[in-house]
Amino acid sequence: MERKWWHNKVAYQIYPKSFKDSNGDGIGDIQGIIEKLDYLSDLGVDIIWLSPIYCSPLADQGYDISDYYNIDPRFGTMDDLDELIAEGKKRGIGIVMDLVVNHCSDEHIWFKKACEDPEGHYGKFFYIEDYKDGEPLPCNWRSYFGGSCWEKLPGHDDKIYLHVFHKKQPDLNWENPLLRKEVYKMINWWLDKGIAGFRIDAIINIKKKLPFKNYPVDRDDGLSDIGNMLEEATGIGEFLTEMAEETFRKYDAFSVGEVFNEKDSELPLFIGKRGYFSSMFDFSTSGLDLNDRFTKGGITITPNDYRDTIFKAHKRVEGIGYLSNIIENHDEPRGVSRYIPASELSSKSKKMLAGIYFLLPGIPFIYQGQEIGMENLAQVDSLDQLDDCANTDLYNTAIEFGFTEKEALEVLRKHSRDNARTPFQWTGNTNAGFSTSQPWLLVNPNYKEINLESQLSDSDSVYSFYKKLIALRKNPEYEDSLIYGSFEPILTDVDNLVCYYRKGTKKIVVIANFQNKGISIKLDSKISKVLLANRDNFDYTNEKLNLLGYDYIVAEVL
Ligand code: TEU
Ligand code: CA
Repeated sequence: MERKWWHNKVAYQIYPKSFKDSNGDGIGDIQGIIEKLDYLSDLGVDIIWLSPIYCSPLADQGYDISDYYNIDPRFGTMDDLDELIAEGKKRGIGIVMDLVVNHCSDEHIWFKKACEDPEGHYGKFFYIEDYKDGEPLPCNWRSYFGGSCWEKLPGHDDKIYLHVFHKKQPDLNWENPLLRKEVYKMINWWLDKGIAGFRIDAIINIKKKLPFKNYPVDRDDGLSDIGNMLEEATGIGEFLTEMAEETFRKYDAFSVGEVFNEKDSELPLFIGKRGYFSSMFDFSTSGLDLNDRFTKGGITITPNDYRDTIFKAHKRVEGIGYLSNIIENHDEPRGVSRYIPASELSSKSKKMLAGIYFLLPGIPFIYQGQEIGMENLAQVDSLDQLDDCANTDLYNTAIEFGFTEKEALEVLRKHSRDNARTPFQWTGNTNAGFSTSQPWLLVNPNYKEINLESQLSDSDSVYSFYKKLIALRKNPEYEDSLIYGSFEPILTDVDNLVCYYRKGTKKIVVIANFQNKGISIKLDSKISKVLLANRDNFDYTNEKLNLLGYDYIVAEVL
């Protein structure tokens, strides 16, 4: 596989609004990120992905952009961003921006002009259809945030526009080459500023199956999941190839796609040698409890499910390309709360989960706060406590499926995206050291127990373990095995054991006992040296290895 500059890098996702507030307005900002660059550099971060900081009404927390060429004053100025890019470069850290081009904000000038003249140049940047009250809509697709994907065009009772997300996020019409040209111009403008690349938002939605038509109704609202349409939409490759040719490839930029439901046959097109993107996220496990919000008994992701799913996902791309590996992001609950039983959450089990995903083939992404073991909220008493635009539909869907109000609040507690958006817990002091004033979103009440300050100088903390894990993965002695080596799952018939080899010039074994119970295993190779473990005194001299609950060991084998 052709070697690229990003292959041996460690990436870190910052959700700027919740990372660090430097000016005491309760909102995280760019200067707050600059304040923490030394912390990130010391941790071993090479790439920082910033969730959107462009001008936005924040209807979807910045994923609704009203000016692609300017920074929202809440986050700072373009000078601040230029400073962040420059200060990052001094530390060998590249800044990756979020590319949100399936839609813009309804406050973007293009949409305002489209409302003035729906048939005109800018009207054609969107999907605007004629409409008569009482007549059926062009299609019954459900927005990702619930309700119809059609909304009245402001100022026109006889026109409607498409939005597969929030009504304040009108879809851009990628069938229009003039729109695409504007998008590529903007991408290159940012790449010329010296950013290292982009994370590409919701990109599978840019190709719709046209003409508009209905799909089978799948809920009481008479609508159909947008995925039913996407299944039939073909031809996205023309857009993505054109975009890659016109932009990323000209700059050797890192691009990572937020891609769902791609078919096996498409993998080389997406992340292969001449793929649309450098990488795409492995979302395979985040689908394991997707229906949990509709199942009153709840869905427990078992260690076997988790293991078999990630192993399958990585085998699937072997020899094709690189996945970007996560346990959480700004759209998901905290990984440790999702994959580890609440009663078994501990510093040790959190380290084990980190170790499993971190040494898989591909690029590891750490989401802010994951490195200190931040967890989901323990209690959600009302919708008002939270913020995310997706929460209402999440709650209403649970009620529609017969949940009580209390049960529906528990669905929110388990699945709301706000779990990942509570402020970073820097210290055990007021507002967890995030801000000197009331933060925009509640601080997780467990901040006195879980915060960076209490872990920084504790060599046994989750933070210190991440630091060792990162150092191991970046150790040149193991690059050939951990970055470019083969991936060989082993002992997959042993319940709750996650075990795999990474083989290059050195042979490395990763062993994780994903349960409270101790077990004994035998490897077909002898351990010669333990490289990292989440407990001391692991005896590897016997042929039989005795593992304690949630043991994690990385070792060289002969
Ligand atoms: O998410 C795209 C997306 O489809 C899924 O993440 C999911 O459907 C969404 O989180 C709704 O629950 C991206 C961004 O990551 C997300 O934050 C934005 O809300 C969305 O696109 C629209 O830009
Ligand atoms: Ca601020």
